[in-house]
Amino acid sequence: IGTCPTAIMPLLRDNFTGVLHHWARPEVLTCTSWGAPIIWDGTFDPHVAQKEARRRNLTIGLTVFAVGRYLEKYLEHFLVSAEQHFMVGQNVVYYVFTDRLEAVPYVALGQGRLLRVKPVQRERRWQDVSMARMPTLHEALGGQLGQEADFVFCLDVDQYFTGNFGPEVLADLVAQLHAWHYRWPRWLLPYERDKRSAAALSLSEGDFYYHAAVFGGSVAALLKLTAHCATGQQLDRKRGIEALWHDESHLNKFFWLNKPTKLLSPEFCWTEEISWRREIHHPRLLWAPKEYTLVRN
Ligand code: 2GW
Ligand code: MN
Repeated sequence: IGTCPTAIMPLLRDNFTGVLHHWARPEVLTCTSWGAPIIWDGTFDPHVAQKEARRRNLTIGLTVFAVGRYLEKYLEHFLVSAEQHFMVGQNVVYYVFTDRLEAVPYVALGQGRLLRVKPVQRERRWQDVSMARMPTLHEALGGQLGQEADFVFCLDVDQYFTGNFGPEVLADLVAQLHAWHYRWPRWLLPYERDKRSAAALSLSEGDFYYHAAVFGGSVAALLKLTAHCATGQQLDRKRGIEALWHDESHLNKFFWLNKPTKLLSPEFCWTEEISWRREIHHPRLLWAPKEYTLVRN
């Protein structure tokens, strides 16, 4: 973990984060080698972002899939906590993709916020449930979602918000540093290594390991991302192979080829399974506990 070279610091501002206060967090990496900010608690002013998003009257989409038993297990807490912490004061449209329309819980929504429920098929294998999100998101982004939202965040459902997750996270292409892997050397990262896979990265490739539980960006950027991942998954399937971490492997390949313009520190998607770390000041989203025996069969 290093610090940002002083010479490129002036580059690190965008309309949402304003000037990044790198000096506030000298112990962590606050920019990438290609000049994208990595936002950590204390490096940005949330009011700058809020004002900018209001000025532009933005609508932010939040997509989540709740298929099968994941619906009653996770969806309500996800949505209730999102109402408290996700883009408060902005226009928000939730897209809940599910195979069980009638089971979606009623959640009271704040002003300027609405929820749309979209039917999806239930895949037989859980790996397919996860990977099927890419083509489904692509289609939605090309339709109503893409028309009504300016920026979209695509999240796993097995997590809940615990702190402000506001417009400071917005940018053209946003990636999430994986809580388990952000301190690891690159050659150890769990990328797909089989060269036959569309998701393959060699030992000398890869910048960071990104978590597929959170990604976002503009509609145009996400159309490209979801097309890339859906196509890669399909190519692998035709060859009778499947990437190590499914859609996440393809996402990591995409972000290697198309550098994200903003990275979220692990504070934005943390897990309490990791013991205390001094650099984690303010977790904003926490992984919900998994009960594999209950849901993975
Ligand atoms: C998934 C695994 C085992 C059993 C069920 C499911 C399942 C997932 C399901 O029954 N219903 C469902 O709606 N899902 C959706 O897929 C849901 O939105 C969930 O958050 C998402 C990914 O599955 P999840 O959260 O169990 O996988 P993780 O937490 O191990 O996720 C990482 O790796 C995945 C690929 O293996 C994805 O890339 C995911 O984005 C990563 O966070
Ligand atoms: Mn998950």
